[in-house]
Amino acid sequence: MSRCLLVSNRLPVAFNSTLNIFTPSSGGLVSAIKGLDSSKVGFDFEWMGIMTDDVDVEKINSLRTTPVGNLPSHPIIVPKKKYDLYYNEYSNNVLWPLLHYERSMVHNSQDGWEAYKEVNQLVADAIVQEARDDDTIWVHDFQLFLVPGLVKDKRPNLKLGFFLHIPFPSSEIFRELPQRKEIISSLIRCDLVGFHDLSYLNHFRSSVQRVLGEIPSNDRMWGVYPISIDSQHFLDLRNKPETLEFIHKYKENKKEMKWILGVDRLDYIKGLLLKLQTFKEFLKRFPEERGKVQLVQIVIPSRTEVPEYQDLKQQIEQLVSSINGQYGTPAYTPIHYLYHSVSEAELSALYQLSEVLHIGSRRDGMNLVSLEYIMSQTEEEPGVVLLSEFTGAHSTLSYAVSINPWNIKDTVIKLREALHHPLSKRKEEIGAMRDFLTHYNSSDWAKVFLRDLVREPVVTDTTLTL
Ligand code: GDG
Repeated sequence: MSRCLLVSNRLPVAFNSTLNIFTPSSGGLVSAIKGLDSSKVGFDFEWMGIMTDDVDVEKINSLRTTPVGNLPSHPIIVPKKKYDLYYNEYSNNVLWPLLHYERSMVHNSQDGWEAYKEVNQLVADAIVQEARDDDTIWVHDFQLFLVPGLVKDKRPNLKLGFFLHIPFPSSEIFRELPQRKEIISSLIRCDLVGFHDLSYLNHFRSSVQRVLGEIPSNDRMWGVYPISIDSQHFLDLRNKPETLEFIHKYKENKKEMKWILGVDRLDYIKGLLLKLQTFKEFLKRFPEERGKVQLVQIVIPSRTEVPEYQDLKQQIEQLVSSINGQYGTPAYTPIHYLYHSVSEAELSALYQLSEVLHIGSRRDGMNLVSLEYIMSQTEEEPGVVLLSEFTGAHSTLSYAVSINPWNIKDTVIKLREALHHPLSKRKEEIGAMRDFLTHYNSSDWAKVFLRDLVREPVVTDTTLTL
């Protein structure tokens, strides 16, 4: 089998200085790639990603000899100060908010951009050095926008694809970016650029047109490849003894209570405040539901050192406590709020026990949580997915209940309907979405993308919709 070098901002491990070991890291990209089945996709994967130089060099070197999550890995060492500027000041403070339509959160930074260029150069140099001529290079996400152009400068014949995990916004937004030309000029040199959703591809195409004044003749290299999950893994998790233990424990307290579940990283794009306001409105509008329905909201700590994220956390916690204060009784807490990660087994138990999953993202590249929830449902008592129309998953999951998270009044009605949705309908809807995900998992996603990358690609909308 030929080798595919996966290249992303980080390796799927983080160094834990207290324990002095590497521990697995989580997040959308890691979740998806972790599930790839090499023999099914037809490539031997190796992973390249950044490690900062504040970690002991010997420790970093040990990663070169010990596979990470079964994949051989190639750490790329970057000075910590440089990394922080590239990652926090440019990737997270400029690109992330702009690409998610959150323009008020954008803080342009020249120093950030300089560091972004330098770090992208270091990553490109590492690829140029490591890659054999017959390797396939698959670069992931917005932190590495400049890598394709920089690699192609030195190795024009290397097969190189790029996948964007987050939205590509309207050209009216993208063209505000001071560095728009450098980014577009790099991406058009890929052999294939993939997006989760057709709308992102269309926005990219019009951005190329606006920024460069023309569409290059080889624009057949862009396509739509919605990501998926390791579907079998989530099916199997349902019956693991550890999962069953959590189910047993929770059922004792839950009794007849209905649960609306939320699982989101702490991020303004996930629409957590809107979701809480919606639940508050729900309790106000339907007093008969008080005492019968709880919102179980897991918030996973993220970018904890950034002031905007600290503010958001405070606002969320204030709202949670004011709703609990207003509608709670000694016997009823409307919102169970958890600010920490949970194990896979606990997550599976929560997916299985919740009557409704509420995804209220303001914008979200795809949203894997909605797919995981579907694969975790039982045949006997499946739930309902309330899904923001501003997620990439919305194009794939046509049996989910579609919501506009800004329309609180309408979402409240849909939430109520979802909680009382007939069992026969739930079985039909979850069943159809589960069939789809069984036949289209993360390995299929990678297989289709890499197949199109290595053969001469044609522009196709490979969005598989029910
Ligand atoms: C980006 C894009 C796109 C979360 N908390 C726990 C936990 N997780 C896992 C979930 C899921 C993943 O992390 C989160 O994935 P999402 O897709 O929802 O979100 P992002 O991290 O923002 O990912 C996104 C994705 O990339 C892939 O392209 O879908 O739109 O923003 O897999 O299960 N897992 C466990 N405990 C937790 O507490 N075990």
